[in-house]
Amino acid sequence: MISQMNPETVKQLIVETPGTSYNVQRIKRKHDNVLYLPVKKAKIEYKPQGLAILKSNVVFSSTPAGEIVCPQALIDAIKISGMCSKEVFSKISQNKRWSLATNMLYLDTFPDTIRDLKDTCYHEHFLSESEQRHMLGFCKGLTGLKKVRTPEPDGNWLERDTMWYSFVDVDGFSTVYRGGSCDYHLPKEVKPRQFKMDAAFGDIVGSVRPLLLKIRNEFGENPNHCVITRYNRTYDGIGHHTDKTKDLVRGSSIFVFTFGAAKTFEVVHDRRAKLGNEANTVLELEPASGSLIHMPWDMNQVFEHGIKFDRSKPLTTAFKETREERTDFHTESRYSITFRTKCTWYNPCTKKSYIDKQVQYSSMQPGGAVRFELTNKKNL
Ligand SMILES: O=C(O)CCC(=O)C(=O)O
Repeated sequence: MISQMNPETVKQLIVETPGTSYNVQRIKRKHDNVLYLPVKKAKIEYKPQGLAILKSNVVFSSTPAGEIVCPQALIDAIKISGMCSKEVFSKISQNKRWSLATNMLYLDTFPDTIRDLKDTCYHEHFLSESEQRHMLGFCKGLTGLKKVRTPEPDGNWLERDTMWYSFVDVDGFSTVYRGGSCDYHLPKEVKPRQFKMDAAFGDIVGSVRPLLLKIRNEFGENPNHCVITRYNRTYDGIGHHTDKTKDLVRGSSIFVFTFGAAKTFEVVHDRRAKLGNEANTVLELEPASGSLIHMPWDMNQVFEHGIKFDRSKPLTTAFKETREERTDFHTESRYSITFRTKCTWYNPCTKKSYIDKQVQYSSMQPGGAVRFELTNKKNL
């Protein structure tokens, strides 16, 4: 269902005072390419996305090529190493995804990242007991998750049940989730077949608002997209991956709440490093019900994550023929509610796309991040 939010709902959504916000101040230096440095400000700098932004008459344009959002020390290390933009990003230069070389340089620059990761990203008691219970009840009541699964167009089965909720603004633009596995470029115009949405964020915002308020207060971010997933079979899970960066506000975080049963959340090294199984693991967590995993921008660049499959699925024809009727693989459900801040908006009626130029400065490192435009020459 693609619905436009009514003005009342929009009004209720308006968030007056993000706890922390950042302003970017133009600072030109003589000998390097630092164009912007973030300055922490108490003042509110932007309205929540989609509410006051008029998109219809704005010409489509993308985010700058060669721009990186990362801790300053990584930029310094890039300069010392003499890497150019092509080497910093993966394969194609029109890309927000970092290369393996950048990820290795990151871990050299911040050698305590892995040791500190659990403390940095895992918030076990992020919600109170009553909030946790309330949200679990909400998840259990979501009829949209009770699906008969069917194979994906490529013949593979996604072993989990998922609902995609896009924020829909007053102009009819929705935040964009694109299917497909390999798309990390700069945001581009959305093709109608790419746009994936089950329901409007507005349908659930009343229920998830306490989570959004807590995110805003603790991390200063205002997510505008939500994915709710149920894992209710022993063979359910999600393979190791990084979230596609293309449609994310650069520098923004991914917020994963857990409700219900425990499943293992794995963080592993970048697969391009081709490490063996043993060396690959960075962190394994069994997120508690009511907990939050906060994945800042650099965590999603440097590492991959996934939900462990507790057992593999039988390969027999008998299983394939009966799999959706049988309950012998069913187990207590784990639900996750994942919030993201999308920069790409799409109007399915007019087929127009819009890119929000907002930047966030999230990082695994305590000093946060800055924004820097790399050139294709050595960035000395
Ligand atoms: O369900 C989770 O905890 C993780 C979900 C996830 O990795 C994803 O949606 O990309």
